[in-house]
Amino acid sequence: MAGEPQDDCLFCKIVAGHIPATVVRETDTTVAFRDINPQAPTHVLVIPKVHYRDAASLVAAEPTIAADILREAAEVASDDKLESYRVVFNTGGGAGQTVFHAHAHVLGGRGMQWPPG
Ligand code: DGP
Repeated sequence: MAGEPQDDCLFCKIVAGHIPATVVRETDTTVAFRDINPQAPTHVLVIPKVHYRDAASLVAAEPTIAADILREAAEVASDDKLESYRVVFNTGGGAGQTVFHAHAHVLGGRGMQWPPG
């Protein structure tokens, strides 16, 4: 059920501490940890502790937690002293989503191009 931990979800396992991750921030509702395959000097994932398959599902059901994610993304950028950074929610396989537990990518520490690929 949406919102409940999923046995087959990688990020639910990270939330539960069953898979290790380099956690940089944690709140009552969110966890932020370094991406295993970083695409920039700072590449942190901010996730809700509750399980929703993507950002759209999360914001529909739990808008305050979606706001928590944006706040934590800004805190990650502040912690890493980033003047510029990008926050990305890949939503759906065609957009590059591979892990179906809502998450924000916080990317920074290098120049970036627009539009993204
Ligand atoms: P996306 O493609 O938007 O679904 O992003 C999923 C990200 O998750 C991707 O950048 C790689 C990262 N990732 C996958 N498995 C692990 C893991 O076991 N640990 C960590 N820290 N990151 C992971």
